[in-house]
Amino acid sequence: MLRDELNNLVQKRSQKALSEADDHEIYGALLEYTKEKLDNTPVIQGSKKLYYISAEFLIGKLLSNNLINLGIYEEVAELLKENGKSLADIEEREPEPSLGNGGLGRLAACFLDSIATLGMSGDGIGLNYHMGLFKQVFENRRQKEVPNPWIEPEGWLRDTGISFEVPFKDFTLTSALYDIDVAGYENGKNKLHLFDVKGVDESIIKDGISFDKKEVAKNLTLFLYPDDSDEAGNLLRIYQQYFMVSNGAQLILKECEEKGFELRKLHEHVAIQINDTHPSMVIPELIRLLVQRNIDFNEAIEIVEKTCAYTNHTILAEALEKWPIHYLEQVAPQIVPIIKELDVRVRAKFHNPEVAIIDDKNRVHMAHMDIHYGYSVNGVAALHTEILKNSELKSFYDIYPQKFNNKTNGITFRRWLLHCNHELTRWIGKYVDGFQKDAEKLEGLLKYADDAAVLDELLEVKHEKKKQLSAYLKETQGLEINPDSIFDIQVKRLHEYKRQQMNALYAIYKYLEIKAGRKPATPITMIFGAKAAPAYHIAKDIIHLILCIQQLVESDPEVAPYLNVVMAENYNVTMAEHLIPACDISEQISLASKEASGTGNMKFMLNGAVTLGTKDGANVEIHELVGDDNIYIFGETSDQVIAHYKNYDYRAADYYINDEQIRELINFIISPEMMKIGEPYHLLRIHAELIQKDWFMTLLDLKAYIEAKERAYRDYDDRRAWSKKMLVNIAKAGYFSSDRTIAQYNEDIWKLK
Ligand code: 26Q
Repeated sequence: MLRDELNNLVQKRSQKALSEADDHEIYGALLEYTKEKLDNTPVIQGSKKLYYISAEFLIGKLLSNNLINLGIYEEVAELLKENGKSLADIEEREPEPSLGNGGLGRLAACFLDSIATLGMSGDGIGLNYHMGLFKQVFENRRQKEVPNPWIEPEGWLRDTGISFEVPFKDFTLTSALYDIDVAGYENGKNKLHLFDVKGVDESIIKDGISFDKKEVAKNLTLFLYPDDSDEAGNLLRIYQQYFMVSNGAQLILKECEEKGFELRKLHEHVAIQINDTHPSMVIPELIRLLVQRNIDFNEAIEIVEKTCAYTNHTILAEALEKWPIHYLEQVAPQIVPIIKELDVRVRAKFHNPEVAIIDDKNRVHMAHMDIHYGYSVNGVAALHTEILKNSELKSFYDIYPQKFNNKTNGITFRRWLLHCNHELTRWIGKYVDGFQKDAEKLEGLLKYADDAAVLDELLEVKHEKKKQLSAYLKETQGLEINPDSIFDIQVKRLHEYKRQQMNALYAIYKYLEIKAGRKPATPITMIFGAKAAPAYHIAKDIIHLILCIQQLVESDPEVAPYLNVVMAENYNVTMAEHLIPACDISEQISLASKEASGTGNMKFMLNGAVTLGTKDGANVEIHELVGDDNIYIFGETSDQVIAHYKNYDYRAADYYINDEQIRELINFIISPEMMKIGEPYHLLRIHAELIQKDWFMTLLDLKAYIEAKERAYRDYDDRRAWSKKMLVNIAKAGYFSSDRTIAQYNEDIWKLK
């Protein structure tokens, strides 16, 4: 059936036989075919529905994921192979929607997959950014941002014909709703609703990613997070947020009205999950719309409070949104009196000014509004939730202990195992059954932890993935890496708290060691991938530093055979799918207390990498699961770090002055050989930053880091012992399936029937 249908479709679309068609033509046919299959997949029904509102959905390419979830991947791959084609090559042709920055956006995408897979009725609501996040290119060893258009005439977006009016202060915008089908694994489907502005105009983009920020009607959905370093950028972010939540709230109410639900009982039929504070204005907006529909103001507040739940993803103060009230007045004045009234009620009940919504500088604390006027507050890993309860949000926890709960993040195994690592999936399948639907079954692998033949096979699988990655990086980026070296990988957004700079200092350490004649037994490949926010200058300096080290090492014939440092350009979901299966050592080295959870750590573990990490976020839970022998943990604890901040007793300069080794590594940044390769201004700036500020305490853990990494590299050479560590990591990864996370959200928060 599938065979004939696909053959006919290719013939009809391109007047060619499948074996004669090119990858573009086959991609087009597969897209049409898959969309038709999705059309015939039933929408998941339920008497209560979840709406997951998020400014980001980092969904990645969809073809393979859909084929897998529809249960036709193998058949399609086989058919193509018979005709001399490769599904992997055809996938390359699909553009990746870049609708997110990092963890938070990718989490939302994993959640949609799990919600549908578990047969729950739940849709995503977000924005259809035409250029998404920027595309990163390297020029003179510096990051440059260019637009990343991803929407094609024929793609996964479907024009629903649905539109709403969104009133702003000086004008009203009309939206256009596009949907993407979200098929569960061997289950029905839900939707991702992406709102766009009618009249968005790509021609206003000028040099790079700059454009006229004042032309809101033309630019609102052009980019994800336009530069927020100036006032116009901040206002644009608020325009985006309000546009998203007003459309979302109107859609939710429309769907309820169509189903004949009484709006007074909204919470019996709807749960709204607010993904970080970016969608928080949904609270006042829903109140406004309910009042417009003749519901009493007090009752509207109560209804909304029983419907909305909030997830916190960060404790970094600078990422907690606080909007000056006059910004909100300029954008959406109709919700300002509502927010003020919510604040008045909070102040009447609680006298602690810390828990007010509007502070004495007239800024609206979005998280505070969510906590007072939502019924659930969750953190994303055990440690993170404890920090929220005991320090960051303590005053709120004292008031509402019953609202606080933890939901440790998870990842979808469909994308992060079944799709990205067919070889490992097949290997696992030889020893355990049913792990595709019940991730905990992976524990069955533990039986083979001492079976030499099984362990050797696992090493074989890893080696194969390393060869594939080497070929991929060569072909797509011209990078040469040696599949027989240790692959040590750090990929994630660039941020000082994630401490890519500490890893870069290790690269300098290893370079100097090799120069001094101390060569590693096995060559080392250090791989970085990271985008920096366009206005985050220090982050961009760190990229420059890494690219300079790359050049230095590469051009030194004494060092190059033993050490290779590469930074892959434009790290995104697709690149992650190639890198993660090939990794030996997973770098998770954030300053303890700063990484809310991390989810890359889980993807690497699932693919048989061993974590080198701090006691931060979900690393703590990984450590508990795999035990001391199967992870490399180093550095100060979150309690110690929090105490340093409290006591102002960390001074980078002390480490620099008192420790010769540290001084040597830091000074190398501005050595003549580095200054010749890089731009002195930027190297000097990062050098000074590390000595004078180092807000995220790189030097605090540097020596412990070097020791732990050296130990891991040594252990790597006992191949069977290392393979056992890999096996234990895979076996224990079941807990981090987003199916488990979603089941817990449902059990404790959403209660969908
Ligand atoms: C806020 C204000 C103004 C402009 C931008 C922002 C902004 C944008 C994006 C703030 C935060 C984000 C993204 C945060 C994020 O990705 N957090 C990550 O969420 C993951 C999923 O829970 C966690 O695993 C990571 O630890 C956390 O860093």
